[in-house]
Formats: sequence, C-alpha cells, structure tokens
Amino acid sequence: MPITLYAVSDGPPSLAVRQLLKALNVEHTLVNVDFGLGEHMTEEFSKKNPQKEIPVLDDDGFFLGESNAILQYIADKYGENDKLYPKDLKKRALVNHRLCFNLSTYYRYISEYVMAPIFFDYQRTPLGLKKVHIALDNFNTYLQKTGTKYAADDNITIADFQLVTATMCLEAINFDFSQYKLVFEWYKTYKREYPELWAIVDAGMQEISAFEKNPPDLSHMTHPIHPVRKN
Ligand SMILES: N[C@@H](CCC(=O)N[C@@H](CS)C(=O)NCC(=O)O)C(=O)O
Repeated sequence: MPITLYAVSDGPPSLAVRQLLKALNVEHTLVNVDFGLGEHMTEEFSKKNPQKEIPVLDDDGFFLGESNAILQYIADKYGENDKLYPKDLKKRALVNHRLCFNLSTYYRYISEYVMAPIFFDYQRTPLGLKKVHIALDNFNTYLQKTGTKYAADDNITIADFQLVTATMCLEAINFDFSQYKLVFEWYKTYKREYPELWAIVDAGMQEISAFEKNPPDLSHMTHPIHPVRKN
C-alpha cells in the first residue's frame, strides 16, 4: 500500500518532503490540503496531526507529522544507500544538526519575516530582518566550517531539502542574500545540479511570489490561529 503525504502546495516543509519522495522515487499518493480554507484546522485533520500542521505522512495508518521526522523516516525506510541520511554517527549528527538548525532558527526566522506577513496580519519588522541576517550568517558559517559543497556533506542530504525550501522563500520576495557568498553558491549549485528536485520547489516559489504581490484572502479560513488581514 503506497504511503500518503498530506501537503500544502506552497508550504516549504511539504516541499522538502516531496523532494525526498522524488529523489528516492517512492510511490505515494499526494493529498493537497487547502491551507487557505483551513482544512488543517478541522477535527478530522487533528486526528492525523494534533498540532494541526502540514505536512503529515500516513504509512498504512502510521501517522507522522513534523517534516524533519518524516524526512528521517522516509530516508531510513526507502533509501537505497545511506547518502541522503548517513548511518555514520558523526555524519548523521551533522545532518540532524542542520535539520534542527533549520527548524529552530533558519526556516523559523525566514518564515516569520517572509511568510507570516504574506498570509496574515503581521508586519515585516527591523527585528525580523535582523533575525533573517543572523540565520543567513549562521548558515554561511556552517558551510565555511565544513567546507562542503552541500549543507552537511559534499553530496546532498535530507538537510538540503529543508534549507533549500527555506531559502526559496527569500528568493520569492526578491530578498538579496548574495552577501552570504557560500549560501548563495550552495543554492545556485543545488538548482543547477538537481533541476528535477528544484522544479518542485520552484512551483511553490511561483505561488509565494504571486501571493507577495497579491496577498490571499483568508477570511474564510476555519479557526485561524493567526490574525487574519481584513482585505
Ligand atoms: N514544524 C512543522 C511546521 C509545519 C508548518 O508550519 N506548516 C504550516 C504550513 S506550511 C502549517 O501547517 N501551519 C499551520 C498554521 O499556521 O495554521 C514541520 O516542519 O512539519
């Protein structure tokens, strides 16, 4: 029985998981969750994920939220070798670190600055901007420390899927991050070397770019937890 991924078409954590499914050629059913309508806020969805967040994986009744956990599970279950998620303790620790860094800092700061004000009644503030620069500077330093082509190794790992989708949010609003030279190079290299994976991310980016210009009307969202903008 193929696995099912509940995903949102422009959601960076969903796009990260979809890249892995593509990279490993895993047969799956993709269920699009309508974020704008608040399909994830329903009682029914909360049975799949009590956090009411997308993505969620359903592997024959085994439900898993948190995109990092989903990436780790899929890579362990379907990986033909351990390149994307190494078994070697130190290499694996570095991948896990980059995933945690993305969750706690990199994507968190980027999404608070870029995404939240597109969809809800939040502002882009100087403090938010400062945090984005801190996140970019941290990532640049990590790339410098490892001296690797990708986030945790010379080949891509599941950490790159998350970091690429987070960075895509910056490109979606034409945020210039070229001063972070190693991040800039890493991002360009990924796009060049993995066009099929980048295409998944790019489709999400086009949606975010369009919403940046024309913010969506979320006034019909079911039980939003965020302040909804009055258009
Ligand atoms: N830590 C979660 C975060 C997922 C997340 O934030 N998803 C967004 C959609 S892209 C969401 O479901 N937000 C719920 C909301 O804002 O109501 C993960 O990595 O899976």
